[in-house]
Amino acid sequence: MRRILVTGAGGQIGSWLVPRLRELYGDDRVLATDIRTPDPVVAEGGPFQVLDATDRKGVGQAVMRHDADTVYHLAAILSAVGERDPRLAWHVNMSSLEAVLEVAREQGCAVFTPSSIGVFGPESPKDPTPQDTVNRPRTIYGVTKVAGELLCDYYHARYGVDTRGVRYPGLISHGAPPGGGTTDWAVEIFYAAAREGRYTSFLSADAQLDMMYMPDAVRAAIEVMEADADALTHRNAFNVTAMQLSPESLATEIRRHLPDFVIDYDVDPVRQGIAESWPDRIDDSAAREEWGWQPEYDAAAMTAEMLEVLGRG
Ligand code: NAD
Ligand code: AKB
Repeated sequence: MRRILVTGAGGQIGSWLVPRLRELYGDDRVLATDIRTPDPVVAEGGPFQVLDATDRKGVGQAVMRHDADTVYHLAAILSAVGERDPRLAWHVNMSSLEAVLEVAREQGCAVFTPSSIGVFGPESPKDPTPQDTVNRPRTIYGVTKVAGELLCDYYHARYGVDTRGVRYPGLISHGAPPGGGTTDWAVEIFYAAAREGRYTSFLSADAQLDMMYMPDAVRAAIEVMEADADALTHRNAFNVTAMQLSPESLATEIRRHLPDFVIDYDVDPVRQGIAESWPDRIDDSAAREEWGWQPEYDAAAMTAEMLEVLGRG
């Protein structure tokens, strides 16, 4: 039975992943950590500690005191915030990963690190984007994600650390808000639809990207960590997806429930540029073949559940 430490536990993914890990492995076996105190669901449902994931000594002490054998490393700066402050993105994303990997090497931990569709760039084939293809992103976020995948591969090959990860698409959830990414519109649109019946999108009507509903994303993280190691070839960089959405196509889906919903557009050139450099549709057949990845939610099921939870189902 694993003993787990989660970094960046108060964010969009952690606020869903931590309760699920506690359900599976036991409340006391999952230490949630973040640089800030998060919502009670994470901070009060089991042990919580304020921890800067870039502080290698602090990470090492926390892993040792909790006797952790597994780290889910979620602390990071996302794409849009990264473009506003590239040095911060490099510092947080790379220093925290290096700290976690060094501690894992010293103390024998397995490590899950999420990568992203942000590893792809304008030279990558867009539809479908293969598992193994050219990765030359133009965002600092993408640069840190490519470097992160390679560093995780290196720690596995050189030191035998059990590193694993998936390239998440945009994640849609209720609860903790997204942390400043290019795909945040796909969460904002539901809150705006439920509260005001209208939404102004910062991406253009036809900006299609891969997306996934959070329960599938949480399951992907746990399933890849529990997969038979001998079956894994790609380890730290599995493409995973569940659906492809543009603002226009998601608005159409929302109108099946809220026929008067209105969407208009005020395109932000920075985030639009990032979205245009990312895939329209990634090929996740390696994840399906190597560890049985299979999403449960499509756009219709995700939309129905989001609106129901937000009181407009
Ligand atoms: P988020 O921004 O919602 O949460 C990140 C958390 O990290 C925040 O709670 C923040 O307080 C914390 N944090 C920031 N700096 C820290 C530090 N120095 N030490 C400790 N904690 C720190 O992000 P998320 O959406 O939960 O993403 C988690 C991981 O998943 C990231 O690696 C991200 O790149 C990746 N990912 C997310 C998505 C998505 O759509 N949410 C998609 C692809 C990949
Ligand atoms: C972002 O938009 O930065 C994230 C991601 C897809 O990595 N949601």
